[in-house]
Parts: sequence; C-alpha cells; structure tokens
Amino acid sequence: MEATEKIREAVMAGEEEDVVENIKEALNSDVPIQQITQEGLTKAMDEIGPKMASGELFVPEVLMCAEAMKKGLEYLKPMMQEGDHHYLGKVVVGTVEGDLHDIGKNMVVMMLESSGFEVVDLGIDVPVNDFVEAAKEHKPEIMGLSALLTTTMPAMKETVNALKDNNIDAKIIVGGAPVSEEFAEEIGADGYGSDASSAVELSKDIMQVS
Ligand code: B1M
Repeated sequence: MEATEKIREAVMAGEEEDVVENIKEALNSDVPIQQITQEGLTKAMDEIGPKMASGELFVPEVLMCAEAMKKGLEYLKPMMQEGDHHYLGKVVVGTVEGDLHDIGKNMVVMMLESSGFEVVDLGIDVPVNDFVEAAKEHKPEIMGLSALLTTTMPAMKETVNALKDNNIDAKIIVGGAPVSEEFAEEIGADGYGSDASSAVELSKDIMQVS
C-alpha cells in the first residue's frame, strides 16, 4: 500500500499515532510534504464529508478523524517552517461566527507562517466584533476569514460589512469549502483562496511580493 494511502486510512480510522508513524514512513521514502497533506490527510477529510452527510459517520467519529488529522499537521508544522524567510506582513485570521471548523483555517495559518507572514489566529466561532477589534489592535495588512458551512456564509458577509463600516483598511481575503470567487466578490471581499497555497499567493499579491 502506498504511504499516502496508509495515512489516509489512519485518519479515517481516527488513529492519531498511526497517522504520525505513517507520515514518518512517507517522509523516509521522500514523499513530498504537499503530497502527504493532499493525498493523505485532506483526501481523508474529503471522503469523510459524504459519510457524515449520509449518516454513516457521526459527529464524535468525525471529531476523532479531525483530531488524527490535526496530529499529522502538527507533526509536519516544523518541517514546513524550515528555511529563512523575509517578513512579508501581518494577517489576522479566524473562522467566522457560528462555525467550529478549523482544520482548513489552520492549514492556511501554517502555510502563511511558513512563507514569512506573521499571523494572529483568532480561532473558531469568532464574533463579528472580535474581527473588528483585532483589526484595530493588530493593524494587519490582511484579514483572512474562513467558513465551512453554508449557514455561516452570512456571518462572513456581516464580518466584511463590519470591517468596512469601521474603516478598517486591511484587504480582506476569504475561503472555505462553500465559498467561491463569485461569493467573495458579491460580499465585497478583496480576494478568494480556494486552498492554503492560493491563500498564500493571494496574500503575496496583496503585499506585492513574489
Ligand atoms: Co462538519 N460539515 N459539521 N465537522 N465537516 C462539513 C463542512 C460538511 C460539508 C460535511 C457534510 O455534511 N458533507 C457539512 C456542511 C454542509 C453545508 O454547510 N453545506 C458539515 C456539517 C453539516 C457539520 C455539522 C452541522 C454537523 C452536525 O452537527 N450535524 C457541524 C457544525 C458545527 C459548527 O461548525 N457549528 C459539523 C461539525 C464538524 C466537526 C466538529 C465534527 C468536524 C470539524 C473539526 C474541526 O475542524 N476541528 C467536522 C468536519 C471534520 C467536517 C468535514 C468532514 C471536513 C472539513 C475539513 O477539515 N476539511 C467537512 C466535509 C468536507 O469539507 N469535505 C464537513 C479538510 C480541510 C483541509 O479542508 O476546511 O475545506 P477545508 O479547507 C481548505 C479550503 O477550503 C481552504 O484551504 C483549506 C486547505 O486547502 N480554506 C481557505 C479554508 N479556509 C480558508 C481561508 C482562506 C483561504 C482558503 O482565506 C482566509
């Protein structure tokens, strides 16, 4: 069985230790980190989604899978941050109000940090006003909003509106599974990232660095 396949299976089984062991094995076989995250960790979550929707998996089981995935990402984090990077700017990131999903947001945070951005992570279920206060306090160049539920997309819109109403001049980027380029435009965000690497590219474009 391929190394990434073993990682995917361990995430789906919610076996944290196996996830880390299989990642070590993959790294020893020179499997690139990006392949580990995409074909091992993220692929597992993509398969868990439909099982959750159909009732084959319940929330506690999905939580175990999510924890296993997080352990894998935590193990990889120091390796993603190797090398010297110039400071590129500050980004305040959070998952919008009502939404508890943070795996994708955490991947965005890790990739931004490993590229040279300073990140203030507000966590999950972040009230609209907390985004505004954090923008005033930290004065970031970029605000990053994540949403994973169609039901929390309105909170993303409210957050964008509140940032604008408070004259926050940071650029706003948004992302998450139900979010699209069109939605981003509709709510007045400055950019949409389909995944963690495009969030980094977008942020670099905003900062006008290559
Ligand atoms: Co939830 N959940 N969940 N869940 N969950 C989804 C999102 C769902 C699609 C599953 C399904 O039914 N098919 C569905 C949403 C349906 C919809 O809205 N249309 C759903 C539901 C319904 C729910 C609950 C309502 C279930 C319930 O209670 N009955 C509930 C809601 C809780 C709440 O938030 N209030 C719920 C709960 C949970 C858990 C807590 C059990 C757990 C989350 C644990 C955690 O995050 N710590 C969970 C999980 C794990 C999922 C799935 C299976 C996986 C999400 C994930 O981590 N993906 C998910 C199905 C799916 O998406 N395939 C599902 C992997 C991650 C790497 O991808 O988050 O998309 P993603 O992030 C990507 C990009 O989107 C992008 O980059 C990331 C990396 O490439 N990105 C950005 C994300 N944020 C970005 C920000 C950016 C730029 C890019 O700029 C700032």
